[in-house]
Amino acid sequence: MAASTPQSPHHQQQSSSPFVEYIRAPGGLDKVLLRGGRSCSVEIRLFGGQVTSWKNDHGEELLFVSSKANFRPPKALRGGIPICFPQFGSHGNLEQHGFARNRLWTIDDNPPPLPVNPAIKAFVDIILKPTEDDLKTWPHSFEFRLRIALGALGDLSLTSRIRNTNTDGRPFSYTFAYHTYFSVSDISEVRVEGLETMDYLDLKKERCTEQGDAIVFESEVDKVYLSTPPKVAIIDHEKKRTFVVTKEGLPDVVVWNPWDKKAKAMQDFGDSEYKHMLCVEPAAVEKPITLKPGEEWKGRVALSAVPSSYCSGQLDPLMVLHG
Ligand code: TA6
Repeated sequence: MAASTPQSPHHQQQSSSPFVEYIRAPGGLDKVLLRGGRSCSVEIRLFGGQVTSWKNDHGEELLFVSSKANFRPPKALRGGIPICFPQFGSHGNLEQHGFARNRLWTIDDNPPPLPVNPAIKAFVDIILKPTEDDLKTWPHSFEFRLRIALGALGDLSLTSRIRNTNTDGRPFSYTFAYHTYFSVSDISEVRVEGLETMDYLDLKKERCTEQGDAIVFESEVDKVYLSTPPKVAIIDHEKKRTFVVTKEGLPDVVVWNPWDKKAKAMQDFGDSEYKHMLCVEPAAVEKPITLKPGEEWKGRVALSAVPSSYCSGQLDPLMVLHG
């Protein structure tokens, strides 16, 4: 796999920079590597527009990728941050979670301006447009621009801009999720704060209300929390690490752990890997987003991993959520 200096990925400096590396690979599996301070990095696979790695400044991997993941298209890679568009879930003639995660994205050479936060170390802009086949299953023209950025503190952000480019005057509606797989030490030692008392749709799509304290995991969880606050905290007791998920333009959050039975049923997922992962997915599911021709939607997620001494009761997760 020959590494080459950046061809056209956009980054802080508009010339080649050590922060962005464009890696050509056989079979259209080109990747972009963003490097931050110390050992921070983010890896993006152009197939699927999928973040497949996010490392902290100790070089520790913060995202989960299954040891049995299919790295070969057309199946989406089990792990990282698959993009669910134009639908979350499986209805009608679209494939489960839509086609965006199973298509080849390209480097966006000419993105419309998007203000760059000065703390951003490096970023890349990629773009997806529908293929002729896509137009047969989802007859709408769109431009889906995705900026993946690595901050100076090792934080990772994804900013999606989706524009309706239909020329026939037709609006379109879609649902969306950043299907984020977090790496955790032991799911039975993980708590999620920020979704207490929220309404959610359960596996049977029935509307329920979450109880009043942190979510813990003792069996399969597959819930779509509705109209939630902008921040969710995932506290990994054993690692003394808290992931903070901050979302904009995405009212809902999906929380998923397949547990043992579902884990065994997935061929691209190890039987016991459910113990070391948790999906917390900023999403727009309950109320589809509708765009008229020319309109653009923006949906952003920022992820950070902060030390948490929650186990000693010193870290108040609510501080993390509202600080
Ligand atoms: O995000 C939760 C979920 O909708 C689960 O129901 C499960 O199907 C998961 O997504 C994985 O879906 P995938 O199509 O990636 O196997």
